[in-house]
Amino acid sequence: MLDGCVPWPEEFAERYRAAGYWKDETLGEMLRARAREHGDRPALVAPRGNTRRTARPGAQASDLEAGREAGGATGSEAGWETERQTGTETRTEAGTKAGGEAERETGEQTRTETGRQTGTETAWERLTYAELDARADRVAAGLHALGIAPGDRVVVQLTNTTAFVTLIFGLFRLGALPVFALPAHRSSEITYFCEFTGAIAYVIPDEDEYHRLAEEVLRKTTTLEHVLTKIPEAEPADLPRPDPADVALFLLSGGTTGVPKLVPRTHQEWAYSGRAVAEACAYDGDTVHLVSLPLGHNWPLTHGLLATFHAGGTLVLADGPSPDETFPLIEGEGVTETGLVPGVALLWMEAAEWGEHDLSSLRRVTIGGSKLSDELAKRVEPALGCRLQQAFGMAEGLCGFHRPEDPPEVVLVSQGIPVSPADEMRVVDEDDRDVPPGEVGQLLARGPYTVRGYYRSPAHNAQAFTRDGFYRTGDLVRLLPTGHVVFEGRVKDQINRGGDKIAAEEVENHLLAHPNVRQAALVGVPDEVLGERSCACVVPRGEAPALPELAAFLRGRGVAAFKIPDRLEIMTDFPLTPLGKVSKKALTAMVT
Ligand code: J2J
Repeated sequence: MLDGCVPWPEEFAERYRAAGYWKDETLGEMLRARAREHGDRPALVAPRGNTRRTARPGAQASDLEAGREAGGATGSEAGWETERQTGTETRTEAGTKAGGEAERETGEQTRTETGRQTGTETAWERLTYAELDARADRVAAGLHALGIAPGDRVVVQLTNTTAFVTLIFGLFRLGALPVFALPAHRSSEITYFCEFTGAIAYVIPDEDEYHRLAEEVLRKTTTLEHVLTKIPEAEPADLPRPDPADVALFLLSGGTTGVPKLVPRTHQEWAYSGRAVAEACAYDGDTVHLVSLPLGHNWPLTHGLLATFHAGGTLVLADGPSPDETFPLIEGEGVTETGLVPGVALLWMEAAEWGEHDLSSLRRVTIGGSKLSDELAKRVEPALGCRLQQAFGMAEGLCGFHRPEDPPEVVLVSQGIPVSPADEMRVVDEDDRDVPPGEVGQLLARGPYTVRGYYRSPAHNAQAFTRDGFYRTGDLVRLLPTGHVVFEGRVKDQINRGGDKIAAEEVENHLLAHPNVRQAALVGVPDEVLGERSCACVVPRGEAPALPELAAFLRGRGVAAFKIPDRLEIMTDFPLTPLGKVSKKALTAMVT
């Protein structure tokens, strides 16, 4: 296994292989198998290319960039250098040394159409399984021709487009490892991902904002050799087969620490998580799953992409979850399944009242990522005219969904039940002792798709995992007699802002860098739509800063917008625990 990762003990690996959970199959081979079984079925419907909406004029000609190449300047490096000096346009023409080797996309295999359904000028692309499979081979060869090798890390920060999907399957085929960033991340996060993983390439949307971001990241990092805005393609080449037991990708953990943690996932266990979700949700070839949340999260990747492809269904990608964007797509594409965070579900329920779009193809919506209140849960089925299922999960592994046969009284009050019979859960007290059945405690998880450690984090792993390999989720739960999990809160220092996870310590560190901040603590306050919002509690040094100033300060430090505090409370001191630590519990009570 990749250096810096914690393998499963052999006895567990053996058990998971023997039970058939771990197959001798890479993620690239999973797609190949589907293409062989039913090549002409629709696999993917998504905005084409690599821009959010309409391709900007000239975008085709400027689509491939190699930022730096180790050991010597290329034409495109000069481009970056020049641009960095002048601070003007950062794009360079394709056809650089590296780019010249990669063939350009021909577009022959696909049909495009103007986004009639959405009323924007988004160009949509449809790929069958055979087309997607062939494209992934071409992308793997194109990446290889650029000099990206098996084991190399590639930070992927793309919006929900066909480019996203073809890129990651190209990477899986090549055995290069995507590091999944989110479109909202900015230089602070991206620089860290690049440095920490030693990434040699960074893939961005072909948009000015991301060109500027890439320029900043290039200035701060040492390992990046390529910044790509176009997914390179070349004639398929014979490439060595990646080891299915080795790491295939890195997911970002919701996190509780000062710097984000990365979760290494292997081909075989991550593929299994998608297969197990497909089985739990009874997906089949008629499934049309819409992903409108950012695809780089574990949830849409497993429940959307992997489960749908495993079942031979159709994956539809939208650029965002707003009803304006998604309702016409549901109607136009006959979407049957989708996953939503509670805040978006509320928005959809309100918009559905207008009755402007036919949503009758929807069979079920799945709500998860943050706690769905029992009250809202009751309103979902009548408002959206389809079944409700809840889901919980984590980038580290364990996930649970309801089953089609679960009765409404269970679906309304619990968040799901683990997808694998081999998932192990313990609910424990502060001393790691099992609590009596039905009582609240911290959830510990172990199983065939729950990792045994974060990437290159031995010290943190010693706390985040028990000695016998259970992951400490930081979630407070209780189990129903049926085994369903009910989320009751958390012990981790994290804020769940409408499904976006914020590690309090990370934001506090940024706040503390401000000259007028002596002490900082970030806490969550209840919010009707998002579930929680963030509130920065600050003890000032000298004149107290105002929220807009602090927000601008954090933006200036390259912090993703969702992490910027929603509220600011200025205090003279912080309440302490008996041990003399800042009491977040007391602070939360003070500001709520
Ligand atoms: C309360 N809290 C929840 C829920 C996740 C499926 C679904 C979600 C994720 C995900 C995922 C919750 N109610 N229904 O990866 O495969 C909180 C918990 C958890 C954390 C993990 C999947 N569903 N949560 O949200 O890595 O606190 O994964 O530990 O983003 O989200 O966040 P993340």
